[in-house]
Amino acid sequence: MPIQLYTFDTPNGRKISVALEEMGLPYEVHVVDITQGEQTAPEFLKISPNNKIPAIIDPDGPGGQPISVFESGAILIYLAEKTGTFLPKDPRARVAALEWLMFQVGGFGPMPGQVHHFAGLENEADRRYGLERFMAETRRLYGVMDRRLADHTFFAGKEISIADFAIVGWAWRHERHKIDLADFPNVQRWYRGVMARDAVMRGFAVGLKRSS
Ligand SMILES: N[C@@H](CCC(=O)N[C@@H](CS)C(=O)NCC(=O)O)C(=O)O
Repeated sequence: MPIQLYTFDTPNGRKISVALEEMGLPYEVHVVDITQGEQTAPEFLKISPNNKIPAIIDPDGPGGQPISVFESGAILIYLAEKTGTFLPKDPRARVAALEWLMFQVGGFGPMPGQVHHFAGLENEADRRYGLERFMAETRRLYGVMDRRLADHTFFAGKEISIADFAIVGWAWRHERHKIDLADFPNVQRWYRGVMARDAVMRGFAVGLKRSS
């Protein structure tokens, strides 16, 4: 039975549709419209107690029994281990993949997410401090990624991994957090290469919004 993906059209949501496409796993999308408060529905909280997308239910989990998983990093690791793909076997490359995955979940997500928030505020005084602080931090993170990618093809090394799927979900929104990728040529080279992959394109194209 296909994996059930609970998600929405956001960077964190796109990471998982990209990973499922790359891994060739069949899945069905359940749109959770976070603009309408659907993430706080009691049924959804049973699988995602922190009321956030994405979450999955794998009907064919460990021991052939269903399992639900929330938090995108945990979902990516679960799917990589289930399929034996996109999490390197070599211990050093595996550590690197996990490092950059955690870098994304802990920083390159929360920080640009704050830029998105403050950029949307009407009141100029409220906007200014938040934008200054979080745009500076977001730019710093792009610099960290640019230095990593100066001598690595992908974040974990030579092969693409779940770290790239996590990071591309947020890099996809670079314009919204006011980053010109031309300022970060190694990130730009990586971004163009990842976004040109067939499976990644499918992951970004799959409908994650309800047509109304
Ligand atoms: N650490 C979480 C973050 C997930 C997250 O922030 N999801 C947002 C959408 S991108 C959400 O569901 N927000 C709804 C809410 O907070 O009520 C993860 O990586 O899965």
